[in-house]
Amino acid sequence: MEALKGITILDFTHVQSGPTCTQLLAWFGANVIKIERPGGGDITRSQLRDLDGVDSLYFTMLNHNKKSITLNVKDSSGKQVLEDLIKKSDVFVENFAPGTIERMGYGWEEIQKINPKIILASVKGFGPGPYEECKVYENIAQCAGGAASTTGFLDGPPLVTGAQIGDSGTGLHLALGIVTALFQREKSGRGQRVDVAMQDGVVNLCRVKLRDYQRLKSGPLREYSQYGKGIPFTDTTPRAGNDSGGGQPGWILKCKGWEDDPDAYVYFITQAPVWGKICNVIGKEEWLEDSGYSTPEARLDKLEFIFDTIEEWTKTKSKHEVISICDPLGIPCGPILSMKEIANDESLKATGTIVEVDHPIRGKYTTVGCPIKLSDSKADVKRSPLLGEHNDEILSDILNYDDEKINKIKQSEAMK
Ligand code: CAO
Repeated sequence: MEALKGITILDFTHVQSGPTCTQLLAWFGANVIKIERPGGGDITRSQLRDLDGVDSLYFTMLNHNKKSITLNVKDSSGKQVLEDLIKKSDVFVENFAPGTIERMGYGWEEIQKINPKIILASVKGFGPGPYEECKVYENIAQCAGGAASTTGFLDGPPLVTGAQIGDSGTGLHLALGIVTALFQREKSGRGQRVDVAMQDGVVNLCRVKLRDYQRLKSGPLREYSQYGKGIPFTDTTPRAGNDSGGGQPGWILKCKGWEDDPDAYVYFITQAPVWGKICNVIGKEEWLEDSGYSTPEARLDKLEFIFDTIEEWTKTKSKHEVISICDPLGIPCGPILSMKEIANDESLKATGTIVEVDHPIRGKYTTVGCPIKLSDSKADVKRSPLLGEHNDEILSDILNYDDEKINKIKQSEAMK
């Protein structure tokens, strides 16, 4: 049985942060009803389209396993349908701009009056404070959450990362908040608000960078390669290039073919317990006896030279050869994989992390399945809904409206 079977989620989310959250809940078996504006629906249906007139991959890849109902909630019949749905639901999720849900008439005070057991879950860009009224997209969250100032190379500008830590990261945080609130409701019998600000989500993911900011008070960060180069630290966490964020130094190293293949690289970690094996494998046995290299402490001011030397060895092997030599020796390293390699990775396909889905208009496409594996609740990925595909089903089966009422609503402005 699916873990969240029987839980109904009103999904009033759009773009990426909210939809990633509700998609996860749908994969775990919740009945997720996506409410979309009549006409175009979620704006991502038509953004970054690769095929004319077909729901974009942007939309399809974020809205699996959901049902879609079109509803103009500014129309009186639309409001009535929404309120009836609120009465039948466990969770109401939204990620509108600040103040929007209140202007619609469905802020926390109002929604509780309709259903005291409901959980209202919201994503906003910022929490209370000077920026609370701001609209926010992914990269703004990455910048305001501290990620961009600590990403990139020391001599370059701040950088955003391809991992959608602002949107999908916040969606993950929100999903955990919702499931926790559902769990607490079992005991309290009450709903509650779940708020996640995208800035907060990114700050949480940048925890180790705040750690480093505080460590600077005690002196330079000696595991940063900047230290070995003699470049002074300022009073805040610097951009660390490809330095590892932890206690075991690491860097990205070129492999055979790097001149033509932008992804012919490995991430290589000089983990202290396997230092001897690293020296042996790259043919630098003399480092084992050399007091300038034999301890992790002694190596800290030479990291750039050490990685340059290891790279002379990795450049003679393909990235997969490096892994197949280092992995049995317990040397932690991993390949830089392109999206093409990920899409075609047989092991990711075997675990359902990469799946192929069939869409009635688009045809077959590749997507990311559920990355969280529950042994008792298998997440089968089902295609995203067409706009308003479940209008009739939701009005009749969930709201138990009779045919006359359904026809009246469909003829009103509520669904047009
Ligand atoms: N029926 C009637 N009206 C609807 C509707 C429906 N079904 N769905 C949406 N609308 C209306 C809203 O009521 C709002 O109208 P008003 O401004 O008149 O109240 C309008 O559509 C626009 O909604 P919005 O303010 O959320 O959208 P936007 O394009 O102005 O902003 C975004 C988009 C993402 C910047 C903003 O929603 C936001 O900041 N959200 C919170 C943070 C977030 O989740 N960001 C991540 C997005 S993914 O990168």
